[in-house]
Amino acid sequence: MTQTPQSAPYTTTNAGIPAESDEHSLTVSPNGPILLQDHYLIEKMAQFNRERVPERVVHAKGSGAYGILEVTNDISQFTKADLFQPGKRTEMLARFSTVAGELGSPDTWRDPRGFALKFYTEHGNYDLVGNNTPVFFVRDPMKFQDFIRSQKRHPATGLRNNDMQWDFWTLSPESAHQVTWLMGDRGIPKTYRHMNGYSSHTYMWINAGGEKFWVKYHIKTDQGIDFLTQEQADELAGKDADLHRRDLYEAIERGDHPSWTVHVQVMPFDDAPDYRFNPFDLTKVWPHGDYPLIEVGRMTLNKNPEDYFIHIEQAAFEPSNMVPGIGPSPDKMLLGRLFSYPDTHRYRIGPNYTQLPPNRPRVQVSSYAKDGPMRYEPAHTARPYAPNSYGGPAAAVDQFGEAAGWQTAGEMVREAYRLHREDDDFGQPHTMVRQVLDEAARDRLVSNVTGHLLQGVSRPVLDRALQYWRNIDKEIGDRIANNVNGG
Ligand code: HDE
Repeated sequence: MTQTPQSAPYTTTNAGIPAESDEHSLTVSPNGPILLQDHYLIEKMAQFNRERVPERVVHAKGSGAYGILEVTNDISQFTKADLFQPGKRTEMLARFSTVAGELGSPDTWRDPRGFALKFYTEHGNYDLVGNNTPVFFVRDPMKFQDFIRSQKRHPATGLRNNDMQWDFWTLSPESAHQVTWLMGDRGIPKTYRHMNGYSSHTYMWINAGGEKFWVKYHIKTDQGIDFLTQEQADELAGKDADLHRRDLYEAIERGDHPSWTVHVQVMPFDDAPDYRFNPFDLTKVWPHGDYPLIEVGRMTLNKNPEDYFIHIEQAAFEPSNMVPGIGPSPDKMLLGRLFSYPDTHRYRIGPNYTQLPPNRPRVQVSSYAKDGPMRYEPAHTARPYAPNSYGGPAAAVDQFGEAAGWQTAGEMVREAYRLHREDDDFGQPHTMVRQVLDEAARDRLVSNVTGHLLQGVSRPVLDRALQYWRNIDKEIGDRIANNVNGG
C-alpha cells in the first residue's frame, strides 16, 4: 500500500472521510469479486458519470478571465450607473467564445466571437453580453433559432453545411452587413486579445437627473486588431484547437495583461425617431461621424480562473442584468435576449446558478428567492414574503428611481420595423466594403467567400448568393461570380 506522508493532504471521499486506496477496489481476496460496500469506488464512478453540464447551445467553446474596469473619463452627465462614475474601479469577469462550434471545436473556425462581460458593481452584477462585431445577422428574435440551426449541423448527416448557411442568409437579406463582417478579416481574430467587443445593441443610459440617452458600446483592444487568414486558420485548427484559450491563459500567466479601452457613442434621446437609420435595428451601425466615440475607461484582464469548469463553464451572463442608470432599448433582439439567458442558465446549471462563484454578486442579495436544488445562501429577508412587518426588505424606489422605459402605444401587430429614410439591407455593408476595407482586405473577402461557396453550395442557393454579393457591391459580386463560375 502506498504510504501517504502525514503532512500532505490525504485523499478523502466527497464527505471528507480518508479514502482507503487510490488504486485498488475492495474485493474478497485479491482475485475475488468487488464488494458493494466499496463506497469510495462507487462514489468515484457515479461522480464521473455526472461531471457534464449541457454545453451552451451557442457559444459553447470559450475562455475567460477576471479583471478590473477603471473609469478614466467623467461621463456622469450621461449615466448614474455606479460603475461608470469618475475614477471608479470595478472587478469583472470576461468570457470570449465562438458561436456555432461545440465545446471541443477549434478556436480558429470562422465565426463571430462572443465578448461577454460581467461587472460586480456596488448595485449588483451588470452584464454586457456582446460580440466582436457591432451588428448581427437578424433583427427579430423570431429568426434567431433558425439562423443558428442553419449554422450548425445538418439533421441527416450531422455535418456542417455551407448550403444551409447560404440558403438562410440569401433568404434573409438583413444578414448582409454581419455576413460581410464574418467573411472578412474580423471573422477569424488572431487571438481573443486582438479583437474588439461591441454591445451591438443600443442601450439606454439614465443620468442622476433622470435624463435619458441612447448608447452603443465600443470596446477597442489596446493590443491592436489582428487576424488570421483562412489558410493560417485552417492549419492552426488542426495543430492546436485551443489556440485562443492557450494564448489568453498564458499571456495572463506571464503578466502580459490584455486591456481594452471602453468607449460609447451617445445619441440624445429625442434624436431617435428621425435618425436616418433605425437606431434600434441590430443590423445597423451609427456612423461615428454622427455620434463620435466617447472614452469611458479601461478594462484589464489580470487573473486566470483557478478552475475552468467552476468559473468559466458555469459562468452565467445575462443581458437582463442591468443596474440603475442603464436600461434596455426598443431593439427587438435585445428584448428577446432578456428572457432567453436566465432561462438557459436555469436549464443548464440550475435555478440557483447566481450562487455559484463566478455569478455571485459582491453585494448582499435580498431577493425573497428561497430553496431549490443546491441552494446554500440564505435569503437575507426577515420573512419569506413581501410585504412583511418584520424588517422587509422593501424595494428602494426613492433611492434608485423608476425603471428605464420609453413612451409607446399602438395596435398589436407582427410586422418588420418601419423603415427610417436610409434603412436598407445592403447600404451599410456596401459602405463598409468601399470605405472601411482596403484593397487587400477586399481581395481576402473575395477569396474567403469564394472558398466558402465552393464547399458544397449548390444552385439555386449559389445563384442567390452571387446576387446577394452583387447587391452588397457589384464589383465584389462579379469577382466572386467569376471565381465560382470558373473564370
Ligand atoms: Fe446570445 N445567447 N442570443 N447573442 N450570446 C447565448 O445564453 C440569444 C445574440 C452572446 O460567454 C445563450 O448562456 C438569443 C446577440 C454571447 O456565456 C442563449 C438571441 C449577441 C453568448 C442566447 C441572441 C449575443 C451568448 C446560450 C437573439 C451579441 C455567450 C448560452 C434574440 C450582441 C455568453 C447562454 C457566455 C449566449 C440567446 C443573439 C451574444 C441561448 C435568443 C445579438 C456572447 O441564451
